[in-house]
Amino acid sequence: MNITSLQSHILQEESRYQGATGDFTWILSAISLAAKGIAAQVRRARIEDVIGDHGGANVHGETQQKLDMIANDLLMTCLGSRPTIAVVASEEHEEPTILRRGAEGGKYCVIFDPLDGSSNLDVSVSVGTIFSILKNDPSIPGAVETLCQPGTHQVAAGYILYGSSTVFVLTTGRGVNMFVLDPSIGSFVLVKSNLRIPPAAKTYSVNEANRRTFPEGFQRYLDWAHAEEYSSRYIGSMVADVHRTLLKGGVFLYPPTSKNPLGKLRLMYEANPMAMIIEQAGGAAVAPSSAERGGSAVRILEITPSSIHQRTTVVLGSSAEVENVLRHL
Ligand code: AHM
Ligand code: MG
Repeated sequence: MNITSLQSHILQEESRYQGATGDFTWILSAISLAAKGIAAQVRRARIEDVIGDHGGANVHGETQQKLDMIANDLLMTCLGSRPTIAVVASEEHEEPTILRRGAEGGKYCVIFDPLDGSSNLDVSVSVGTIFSILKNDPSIPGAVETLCQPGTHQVAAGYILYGSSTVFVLTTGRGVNMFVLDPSIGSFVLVKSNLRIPPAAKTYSVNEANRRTFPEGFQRYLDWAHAEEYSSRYIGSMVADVHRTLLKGGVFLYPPTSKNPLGKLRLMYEANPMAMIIEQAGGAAVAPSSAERGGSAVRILEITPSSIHQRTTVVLGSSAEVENVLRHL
């Protein structure tokens, strides 16, 4: 049997490019190392008593969990030592961290949500790490300006799902590959290459408790889906909900609500990397605006961010199911 580790897969990918320096391989190996550390901590969270509030709040005013901070520190430590990274930005930090400027080098920027869905940790529900890699332009002096690129500029994106197994889903812009951590050898091994999302599936994934505050079009879609006997599946952990949608098909939505009129999810930390993965798997990812703001839907990857913590509406999944939502808006 041929076993391909994440490491050897990336080296193989990189060897296709003449003059490749291996810089990129270093970054992904740092993310994979941090992911293994986070996976181990997630498994032991209850034993180590790192579940619960950290006592502080992040830049969005949300309570930080102790494990959020552990995951954040692990990623910062592993990425910080890689000479090819210029800027890192974490959902947990208000400002990006500049590691290297101009002549000091650094070809890439890495953006991550260290532990998405962490409010689910105390009930042992799946959580995940989401990341996005962009090229660095050393001629742009400010870190925020450097990072505020549309999602189409991402050179790679991925997530790690800490579930009943630890799954690493990666795209470098040439399809989507899925790896699973084999704890007996401590390596992520390739289990599926060129993953394709099913073109349609009668499943929607949304926090339906917010329904009364959704724009009318989303409510019409839900009425239609009920009449069409769709199934509802919602975990409340984006990585887990998107992973299920990627493998089984359907649509994942986070519409505007009265509490979050621009949507809850963050464009750069959550929506862009997931949109790149879903599109690379043959699906669609759009951000419909409210009727007052024109009601049109834009491709998530084409939004130019104006701030690194910007939020967006999200509708992503099987192309036919995204179309079904848009028809009702
Ligand atoms: P977080 O980054 O603070 O963990 O919040 C993001 C999470 C997503 O994982 C999930 O899709 C969403 O929030 C769930 O929100 P809600 O509880 O409003 O349904
Ligand atoms: Mg998050």
